[in-house]
Amino acid sequence: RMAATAPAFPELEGRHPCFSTTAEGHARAARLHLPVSPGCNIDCAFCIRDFNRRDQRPGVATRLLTPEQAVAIVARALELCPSINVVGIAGPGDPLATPHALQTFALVRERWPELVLCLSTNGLMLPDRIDEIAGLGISTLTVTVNAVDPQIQAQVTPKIAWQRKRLNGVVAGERLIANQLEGIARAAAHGLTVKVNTVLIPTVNDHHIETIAERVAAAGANLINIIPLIPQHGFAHLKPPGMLMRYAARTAAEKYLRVFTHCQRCRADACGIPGVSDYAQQLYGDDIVAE
Ligand code: CLF
Ligand code: SF4
Repeated sequence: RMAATAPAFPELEGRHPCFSTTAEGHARAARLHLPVSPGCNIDCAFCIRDFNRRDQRPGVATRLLTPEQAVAIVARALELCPSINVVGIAGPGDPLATPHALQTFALVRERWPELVLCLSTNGLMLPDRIDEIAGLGISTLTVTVNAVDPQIQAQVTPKIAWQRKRLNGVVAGERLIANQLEGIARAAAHGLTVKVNTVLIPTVNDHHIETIAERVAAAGANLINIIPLIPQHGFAHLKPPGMLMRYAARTAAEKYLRVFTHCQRCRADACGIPGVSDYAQQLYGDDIVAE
């Protein structure tokens, strides 16, 4: 493998941990996650959302915050960790399934115009919300795309809620994929920097990674992050992908996109430099923001 190459996004290098592509860049940048989004509109087979202090994985937070409580948390976090440049919303559910995330971003933007705003979504509601997202000045976007083939997607996300109806199987997969690709294209057209997160799921999508990378790159994505499955829930019987499978997936994706390799599978309330520092304990001490 080649040694470190030039940063993919010079304006974010060392400023945004998940859009920094050099080792020095990752080690410098801190982010704060605001767990304001409780619900989800799709049903991924690997997802268990929970509130606890124990689990180190996405979908988990100490507690849910209202948008106003989130503003108080940002103020406290900036005192604890002045190197925070990025405020992200990534759960515990989908940030576009309920209005709280965009309301929170508007409040944060008003008080701290210098902070980078970062949104992570499954993409189902992205075509509906992208103009509002761009208008709020959200500059980095992550869309989780686990398949671009509806048959494979149907295994990962067997059902979705779309326009007050429940869609199942391949029909659900078709709708989700179409919205994700349209949302990525429109986000790119608005000038957002777009990362795709892909959960690497042995026997389900491990031979499909190159096709995903090709399609999302064509839609306008700038970066891909291949996240090893945490086997649980409907995929509890699977093994986590081994080193060889992870390497093969990364090599396949690299034909089309820069690959982000430092993902820490963050909690929805993480605070600090991913993998280096974590202020969540101090942030969510027992004297937490008044209700
Ligand atoms: Fe958070 Fe995600 Fe923004 Fe980063 S995390 S919303 S893009 S600020 Fe980063 Fe954590 Fe991996 Fe996510 S290391 S889980 S990729
Ligand atoms: Fe869980 Fe995210 Fe999938 Fe919703 S989109 S079910 S929160 S992994």
